[in-house]
Amino acid sequence: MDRTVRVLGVPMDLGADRRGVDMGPSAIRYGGLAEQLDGLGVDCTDGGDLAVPRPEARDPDADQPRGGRAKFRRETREVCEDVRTAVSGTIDDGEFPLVLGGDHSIAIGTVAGAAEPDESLGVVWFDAHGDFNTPQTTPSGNIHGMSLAAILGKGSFADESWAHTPAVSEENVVLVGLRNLDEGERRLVRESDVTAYSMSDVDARSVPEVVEEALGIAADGTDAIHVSLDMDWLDPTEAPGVGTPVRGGVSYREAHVAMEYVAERHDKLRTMELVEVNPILDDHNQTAELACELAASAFGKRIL
Ligand code: Z70
Ligand code: MN
Ligand code: MN
Ligand code: MN
Repeated sequence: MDRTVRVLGVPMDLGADRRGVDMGPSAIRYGGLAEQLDGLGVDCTDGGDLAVPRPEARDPDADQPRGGRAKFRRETREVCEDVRTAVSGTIDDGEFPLVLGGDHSIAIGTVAGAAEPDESLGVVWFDAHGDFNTPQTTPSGNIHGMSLAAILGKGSFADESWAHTPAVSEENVVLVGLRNLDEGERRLVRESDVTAYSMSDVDARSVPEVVEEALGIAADGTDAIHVSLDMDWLDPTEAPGVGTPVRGGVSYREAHVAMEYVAERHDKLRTMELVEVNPILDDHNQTAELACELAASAFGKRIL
């Protein structure tokens, strides 16, 4: 990585049911992110944390879309607009934004900040979940389960310019590692033009093969790519400190190999985010430490 990495913390927990994910940025810093990047010879600055309102002080249902539910919609929009400003400002300054969550709803802001209006952006979304619910299909009302659908303007997100990012087209969006979809979002994924690799696909092929293909699809004809890494992509034996652990995820080595492939695309990589680390549910900060290691692999760390 030849650019300076600027770390942007977003202690966001309005998009998920379980508290604790707001402490993710602190846990990842404590887990040695700056040391990992320093050890790689990557310059790293810390942009601090953005302000996020506390859920106790707000009414989740104050501002709801017609015919659907999206809890803390107003607050999520405000936070994502701040994320967008911080990310686009970092890019304008010639630095690389590494966004630390927080729950996955912040991706709406990261992607908006990464997307230049007259350019196209590919997205690779490493996740156990599809995050493809709309306010109309969601069983929970939690926006972290809707963020990719929001970016693509699905359902009533089509009318929400803070969420829908036209620079991202479905043909250049790839989901990797799916193993938990709600019925409504499953239908939306299947009807869409995104490419979705389930864990069954990963099993039948391999992580290197699937990830290389995924990055190729995201990069095909686009100006830049964004990598979104939900730590629940990994198996819970490796990453227990996440809000929604799902058995059957990728192993420690597979995750590293995937990030090594990301590093191979570094000329096209514009933004990256690490989300859903929940230190309350973690075992001695191992999930946060793993997130730091994976960031190092994504920025070029090699064994030999
Ligand atoms: C479920 C929902 C979820 C995490 C997304 C949830 C999902 N599909 N969990 N990201 N960590 O509520 O929409
Ligand atoms: Mn997610
Ligand atoms: Mn997830
Ligand atoms: Mn669109």
